[in-house]
Formats: sequence, structure tokens, C-alpha cells
Amino acid sequence: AEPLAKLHEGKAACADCHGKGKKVVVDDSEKGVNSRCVGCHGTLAELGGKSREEVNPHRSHLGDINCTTCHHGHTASWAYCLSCHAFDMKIPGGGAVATKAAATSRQAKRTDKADIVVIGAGAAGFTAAITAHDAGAKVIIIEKQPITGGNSMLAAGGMNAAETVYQKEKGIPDSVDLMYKDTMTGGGNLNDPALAMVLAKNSASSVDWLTRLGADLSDVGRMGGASVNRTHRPKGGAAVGAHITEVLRKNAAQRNIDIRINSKVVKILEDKKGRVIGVRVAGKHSGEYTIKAKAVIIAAGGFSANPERVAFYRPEYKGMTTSNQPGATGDGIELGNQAGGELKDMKEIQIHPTVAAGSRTLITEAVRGNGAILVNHEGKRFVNELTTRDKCSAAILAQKGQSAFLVFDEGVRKSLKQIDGYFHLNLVSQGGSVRDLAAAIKVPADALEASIASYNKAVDDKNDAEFKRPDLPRALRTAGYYAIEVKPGVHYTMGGLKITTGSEVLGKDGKVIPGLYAAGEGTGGVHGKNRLGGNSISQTITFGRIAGENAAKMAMGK
Ligand code: MEZ
Repeated sequence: AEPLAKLHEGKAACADCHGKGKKVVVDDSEKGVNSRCVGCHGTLAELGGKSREEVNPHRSHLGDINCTTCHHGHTASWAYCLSCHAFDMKIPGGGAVATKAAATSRQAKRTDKADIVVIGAGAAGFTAAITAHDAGAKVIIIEKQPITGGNSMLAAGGMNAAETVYQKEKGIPDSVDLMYKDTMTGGGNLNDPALAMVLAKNSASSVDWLTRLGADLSDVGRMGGASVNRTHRPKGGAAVGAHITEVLRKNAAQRNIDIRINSKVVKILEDKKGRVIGVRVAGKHSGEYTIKAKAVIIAAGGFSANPERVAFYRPEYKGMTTSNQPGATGDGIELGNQAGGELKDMKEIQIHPTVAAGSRTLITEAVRGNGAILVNHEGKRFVNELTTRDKCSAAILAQKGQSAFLVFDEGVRKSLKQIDGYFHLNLVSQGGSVRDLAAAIKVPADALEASIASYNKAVDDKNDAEFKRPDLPRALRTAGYYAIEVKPGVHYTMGGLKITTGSEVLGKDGKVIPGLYAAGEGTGGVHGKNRLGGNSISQTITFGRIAGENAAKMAMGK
């Protein structure tokens, strides 16, 4: 492929993309080049509006990202969507795989200064940065990927919280104690009880915090292992991750928080006494440089997208698909460990029961929460669809083909906006009747009809005698009928850096490492052996707030 620079020959000069001046040809965030792309070709939104393609790369759940995420000047271009999807996408100057420009090996003399460096621009990182900024600290966020949002951007089902205004409005009887109890039970009581309590206790105020920033979390649904409806998401049941990422990005931009994408922290720096004093960063274009800081917050996520590391801890998961974005490789955990941080529960890796077969697309648990059932290749139900993920995944893996069909009707479809996306991605088989659906997915029609009839009776009786499903929100009686073939996939890593309830990283000697904080999936202990659906976004916001607040106090000498 001819890279874009070549395709621009005769139409544009180097300075048209790079600008004039000797100093910086391209900054790591590639803002200058991008503003020039937009100047000639239009904004992402304008391009998205023009295209009629069914899968429109300029209008995606990734939101407003740089043109250079996909369009590369001097190496073959490559659509970032292909990190997770298998679309037949053509891109000018495109290659078959992502090619990376050789990272400059320049050792810049530059030393920047901040009060706090946050590693990772997912929900935990943004939350910590915004909280610390609002407490008066100068914050820099470092993100190795070409876009912000991390894995949080892909979060689907929602955010768990107890005793919220939205639950109260809907008359849902929940309590902090019940959320704590569900979290501990779901985690096989391997959780650190103090951390699980912090999660439950602060969950409602975290919903309030996000709401104040502009988020809509007014719809409340059910996830596996929860005793009541406590999973908060935008009205109509849209995906939570893309929504809150947009809100957090906007709030960070309003505050002028310095966010450096295409930049990787390669080392956390400590003084002779073991106090954290900054980081060493490798910028895609600027090379290696130092940021001096009084505190560092690790918020760089888990390692579900690192197959070698997953297989190291759990050989039985070798070769399994993942629902995670490509940056979820566990680098933050590694950096913290190299700085002396203790690790906890590393082999506790969550398999999500419903990833669309042959893909990396997560089918949110909210589909089951809103009424879908699981049937096997014989057309029969085999599990309580709202049990915890570990149990549900194990039940699917015990079926023929190690897969199952998630079956729902038009009523469920209408109840949850996210389902439209699965149709858009051509993941859904359909039929005008249950028998038509059975033919489409090649399961015995009599068996599927009997399974749905028996489930509907359980809904009418408010009692699922056979599988003890605790919540039966609606019967499946409204044509059309739909099915998605699903298989379990690596979804979440419960282990990570050991922290205190104040989000301080603990060293191997059991003492706090001064100046080092961590929040989000890269920490261990909150979820024990198995995380409940909806507890991840809750954790990122609550512990992100705590890390930001405490790091700011320490950096500002309060
Ligand atoms: O918290 C999660 O992982 C979650 C809610 C996933 C999902 O099924 O939507």
C-alpha cells in the first residue's frame, strides 16, 4: 500500500500536514496533523453524515477520535475497528494489518512537571484526573493507545449502585448491605471485605457524581448475581461505556486537562527512599522523556487482551476469544509491580458467558436481564440465565459445541437499545415464529417451542421451578423471535495491584508505597473470584474518585 504521504503527492506539501517550523513535526497526540486533516476533509461527524455505508467507520461507538487513529501518513493505514471486528473495510493507503511507525528511540532531554500523573485514560483514569484537577492539582494523563476510553469505552450493561435516586423513584428496595452481600457472594467470599464495602457504600454518590458531570444513568436493570435491579444505564438501555466516556472526555476537555495519547509509561520513578517522584514516558513521536510528579495513579486496566499472560495464569483459557480492546494488556499492573507493588488474585480471570460466536463482540448480560433465555443445540434451557458469570460460562462450556443460543423476542428487543447494535453487526438469526427461528438456527422446533412455552409459564407463575431463575421480567410471546449464538470469552481480570481502601498501592512489605495510587481493573481484591456484571464501572468511578482525591491531598501537601 502507498502510505497517505505518497497519495498526497502533487496535492499537498509536507507543511500542509505538518505545519511550518523546525521544532515539533508531530506531537504525540497528533493534534496538529489532525486539525489539518479536518481542515481539508471535514470533521468526523461531517464525514459520518455523508457516508451511506451500513457499517460507517466515521460514526462509531468510539466517538470523536483522531483521523490518524486509522489514516497513517508514512506507514500503511488500517481501520482501528479491525482490532475487534472483521468488517470488510477499505481504507485509502490501507494495508492488511496495523503497521506501526518505528518508535523513535530519541532520548529527549525534556523534563515536564505535574502534581499528578495518571496512567491510562479509561473511566478510572479520567475520573481520578477530573477529581484531582477539581481539588486544585495539575494533572497529566498518559495513554498508550491512539484513542482514549480504554476498556470502559466498551462497557455495555451498566453501573451497579445501591440506594440511588433512580432506584428510589422506581420503588426498588435496595441497600448498601445487600450490594455488599451480593458482591461478596458472587466473588466466592475471596473479596477483600473492606474494598467491597467501599464499592457498595460509595456507589450511589458515584452515580450522583457522574450525573453532575452530565451522564444519564436513569434506567435501572438486572445483572446476574444481583438480588434486585441495581444496574444503572442511559434511558432506553443504551450502552453505558460509550456514553460515560463521552461525558468524561468532555469534562476533561472543559478543564483543559493535559491528555497525551500514543504515549506509554515505561517506568515509574522513585527516589532512594522509595517515594514515587514521576514517570518515564515513551512518546510515539517525541521519544523518551521524564515527567516529574508528586504522585502517580495507575489506572491502566487489566490484561484480558494479553493471551500469553492469561494462559500463564489459566492454561485452560488458551486460545479463547476476548471481549476486550487491544490495549488491555496489563502494562499498568506490571509497572506497579516493578515499582514494588504487591499483586493479588492474579489467577482469578473472568470468562463472560455471552460473546457472539466467532467474534469479539460482547452480548451484554442486560439482554438476559431483560428476559432472554439460553438454549443449547437441542433447543433446551440448561441454566439459570441470571446466575453468576462463572457458573453460567461453565454451563455453556458443558454443552455440545461449547456454545449456546441466546433467545429473545421483539418485546426484549424493544426494551434494550443496545440490541439494535447486534442486528447492525449481523449477529442475529431471526424468525417470524418460534418454529421459523428453530429452522434458522438448526435446533429441533418442537424442543424450542416447548422450552419457550415452559419459560413463559414460569413467568406467568412467577416461579421458575426448573432452573430457579430469580427474576422473570417478561414472557417471550411477541413475534419476531431472535437468537444469537454465544460462547464464553475472556472478559475481566479480577487480580492486580494490592491497594488500601484509600487506593494507595501496597508494597511487598505490606506498607504503602508513598505517592503511588491505583484504581480500576488493574487492582485486585474488590471482586474476589468472580466480578458481578455492573460492578466494574462502579469500581472505576468510585476508586477513581478516591485515588484522585487522595493523590491530590498528598500532592498539594494537605
Ligand atoms: O460489568 C460488566 O462486565 C457487564 C455489565 C457486562 C455486560 O454483560 O454488559
